[in-house]
Amino acid sequence: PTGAVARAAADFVLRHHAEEELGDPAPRLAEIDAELAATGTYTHTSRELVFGARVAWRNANRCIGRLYWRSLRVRDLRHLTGAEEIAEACADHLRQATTDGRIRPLITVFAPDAPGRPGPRIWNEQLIRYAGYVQRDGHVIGDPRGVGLTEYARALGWRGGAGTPFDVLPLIVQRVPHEPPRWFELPPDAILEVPLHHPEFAWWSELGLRWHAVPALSNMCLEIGGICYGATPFNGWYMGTEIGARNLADTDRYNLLPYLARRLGLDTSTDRSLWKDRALVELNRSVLHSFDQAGVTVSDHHTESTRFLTHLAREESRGRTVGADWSWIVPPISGSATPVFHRTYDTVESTPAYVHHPDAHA
Ligand code: HEM
Ligand code: NRG
Repeated sequence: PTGAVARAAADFVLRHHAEEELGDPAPRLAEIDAELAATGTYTHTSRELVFGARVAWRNANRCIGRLYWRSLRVRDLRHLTGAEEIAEACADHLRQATTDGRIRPLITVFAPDAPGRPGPRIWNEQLIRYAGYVQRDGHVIGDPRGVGLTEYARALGWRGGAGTPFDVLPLIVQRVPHEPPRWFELPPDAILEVPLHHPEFAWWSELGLRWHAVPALSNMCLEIGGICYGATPFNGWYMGTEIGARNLADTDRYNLLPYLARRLGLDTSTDRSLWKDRALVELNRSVLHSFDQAGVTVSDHHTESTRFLTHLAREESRGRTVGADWSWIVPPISGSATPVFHRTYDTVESTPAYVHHPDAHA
């Protein structure tokens, strides 16, 4: 076979054999060629899958958290086919990743796409996300980013959701493209959340703010050697700014800065009082303080920036170039106070990789 898959497969197998010093790749290449000729696709060994998932993380140019790429645990669930089995395995993923707050980087891999036979998809962008309910006046209760999925879930018959700003959405799993997707409520014991407090202001606890402990992206494809795994949730832990400077702060998300600034007694009549900046700092302190108090792993942007530069130096000493996207690596607050701001990066993209494909429901 001489197609794109064969070329990508050969490229991957050569890299795998070289990096892990596995000796002559010729027998494995011949095996893959034979399977490709017979079936149009081929099957990764467990070892190839683990290597591919880890290197795809190493190749994630937008990710600041790559220092620990070798520690990624991989659950090989390629044999699961039913939507219900997949939903249950996602709940198990969360339990195994959360472990009461000591969060472990983990990926679960479901069946890949095959020619003419696409594999399963998870419609949620993350395993845990909050619903967004549009009010008659256009105001959104919950996460505006969750509005689309909330409407899909309701169209599929989901009646859950107490209507709070933090209702966890059901999982929406599609086994194959020609079957309608099904929704599954996540069991409460699979969801760890952290209520937000503030290290100084007692009133902060009454605001009812919270966030989920584990960020588990579930709508990216893992591409290894020409094979696409379309359902493969993965997680590490949060960097506090993702929650405190984006999810709860962005004007098209929870948009909490004007409210918090007023509660903090800041002058919101002029941008020049820097009320947004001051509210951002308090919100980010609250996130780090609350996760710490709850015993849930979270990193701050200063520590994670230093780790990332360690990662760069370590990879370069091994003769590997690290691609990185400055606009994603630099934290959304206090950029210039972190060392990752003060340099540029190679933008090369490599595979294996996690890639965004069009949404299953687009
Ligand atoms: C993006 C941190 C683990 C793959 C990001 C971003 C941050 C981050 C801050 C930018 C997110 C944004 O601006 O929305 C971390 C930390 C981790 C971690 C602190 C702790 C271990 C992982 C793991 C994987 C991964 C385990 C995959 C196995 C990615 C990918 C993106 C990303 C693919 C880009 C997402 C996109 O395009 O939307 N990470 N990460 N990260 N990370 Fe990590
Ligand atoms: N900003 C998103 C999550 C994106 C990925 N971040 C991670 N990934 N930390 C949010 O939910 O805020 N990870 O695998 O740990």
